[in-house]
Amino acid sequence: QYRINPKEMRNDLKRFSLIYKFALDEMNTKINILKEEFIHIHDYNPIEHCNSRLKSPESIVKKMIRKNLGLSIESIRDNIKDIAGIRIICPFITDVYKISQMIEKQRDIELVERKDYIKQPKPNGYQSLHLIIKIPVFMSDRVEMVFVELQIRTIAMDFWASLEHKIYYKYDKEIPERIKKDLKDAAISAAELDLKMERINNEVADLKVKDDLDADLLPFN
Ligand code: 0O2
Repeated sequence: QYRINPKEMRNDLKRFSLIYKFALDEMNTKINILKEEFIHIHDYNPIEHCNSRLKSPESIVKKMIRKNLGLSIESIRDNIKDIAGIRIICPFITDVYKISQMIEKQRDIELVERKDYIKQPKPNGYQSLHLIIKIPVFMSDRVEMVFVELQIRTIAMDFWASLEHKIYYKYDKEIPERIKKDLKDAAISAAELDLKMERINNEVADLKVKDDLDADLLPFN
């Protein structure tokens, strides 16, 4: 008769979560390389900051129950694609797409899904670019392709999303329509601010190019 061995099960679970930690380590290294190289070549940092997190076992179980799925390691591995999550915050919208392109182009990364909530914001106003990718994690006896969720967004988008999350967190009943509309208006203001800051940045960049050209054309004394 087959019996579950608790020690073996604990080891399996430990190994299971370790794989996601390794996937995060790998992705964080990739992102740091992109950032440092970009600064070296362009003298410009397209990443303000970057956070990563492992989904807690409680959140994983809640999500499995919400999705009506069986609670086995195989089912969790196949269905929960954001156990390893990374959030990359960029100064401008163009940086968001630059970073996502650089990541999507990497040969060992498999793009599984791309949700562009910047081009098509969620009904509540939420904006962000989400990539679900798979990356290979090289273990001692095998290679595992592991899901990682990347959320790439601007400082303004992150400001709105973080506060919206906090506001909802404190209130577990249905939010009145008036407040929902206020939150959506705030998201629209954040998006307008993003466009304005990007326009200002482009204008200053043009001025710099013009100054450099003028300096090059200065006659020798
Ligand atoms: P946490 O704590 O951040 O992990 P899924 O539920 O993932 O199978 P879905 O809903 O299509 O499928 O995923 P989506 O739209 O890509 O969103 C997943 C994550 O994006 C959420 O994770 C949030 O982090 C973020 N997100 C999505 N919509 C909103 C929003 O309206 N407001 C805020 N503040 N964040 C949002 P989790 O698992 O909900 O939470």
